[in-house]
Amino acid sequence: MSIIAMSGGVGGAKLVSGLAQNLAGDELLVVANTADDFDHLGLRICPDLDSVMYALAGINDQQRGWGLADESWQAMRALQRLGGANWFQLGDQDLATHILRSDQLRNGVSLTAVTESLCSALGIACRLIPMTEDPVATVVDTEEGKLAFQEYFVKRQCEPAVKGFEFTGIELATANPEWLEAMRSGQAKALIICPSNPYVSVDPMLNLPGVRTAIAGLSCPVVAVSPIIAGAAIKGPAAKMMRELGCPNSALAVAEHYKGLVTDFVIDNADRKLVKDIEALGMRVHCCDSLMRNAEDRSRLAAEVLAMCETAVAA
Ligand code: FO1
Repeated sequence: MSIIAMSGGVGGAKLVSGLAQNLAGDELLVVANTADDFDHLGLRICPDLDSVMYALAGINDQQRGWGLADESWQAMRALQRLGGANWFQLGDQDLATHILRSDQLRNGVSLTAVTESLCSALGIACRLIPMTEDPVATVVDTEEGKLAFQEYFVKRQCEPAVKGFEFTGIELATANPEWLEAMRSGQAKALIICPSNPYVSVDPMLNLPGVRTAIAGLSCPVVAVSPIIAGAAIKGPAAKMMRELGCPNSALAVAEHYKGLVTDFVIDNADRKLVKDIEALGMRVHCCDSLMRNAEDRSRLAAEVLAMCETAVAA
């Protein structure tokens, strides 16, 4: 194991798929956020794990950013006809993932083991694990009150202004022991925080007991890739959340969020003017073309981040 990547959904999954293109299967451990997970229609839905898994298998829908390519929606139409809840769209093929996972979880199989068998069936060579086996759920504190994450994100389309976040269950949760061991083993060549939403995708992972201490104990580079380019999030509500939380929606604010934790920060060439301010936070800054439009971009950015890690070690 040489590279550990921490990822949320869409943006993180893109970089993860690029990393997988540049590394052998046994060189990459991917840890996914599970604080977006929820029970819906009797099924356990794990959006970030699935976004990463589908991206690694090359079967993800690249336009939507979630779910599977070439999806059909017959089950949703039938559900609607019967008066069932259809605010959360589950494609026909995607449903197979949720049905199988929910069944195995009910039979006592761990989420780590279920994910392993799904990944193996999809021919994924690297290791993908959930951040924890324990229930942790993001609650969004909004001007309209507290909302469960998917109610805020999907049902309300991120419309209510955000005041803060809670991760219920986090104090009692145990970070995935495989992840902690990988960080404590001294074998990691780099820890990469993928370009995911810092507040709702990365913070739940960082705030698990023992994780910040394990990261602080790493002797390898800890690299974060900014999900904000020129003041905008590539997808998702990160920039809107930043404005509502009263911090500037810039890569600098993301760097401030990771201050003291990361050694290296990757920003887009468009944000070059922020280099000095970010360096002043005590991290090396790397500028590159960080927008991932296609498979070539994903692979190129991942290769650049990996090369940067090598240079950082040599420095
Ligand atoms: N996001 C949406 O905006 N609308 C949906 O109907 C929706 C369905 C869905 C089904 C399965 C899945 O794995 C993800 C899904 N997502 C949907 C995405 C997901 O809720 C969010 O992107 C993540 O939780 C944020 O990382």
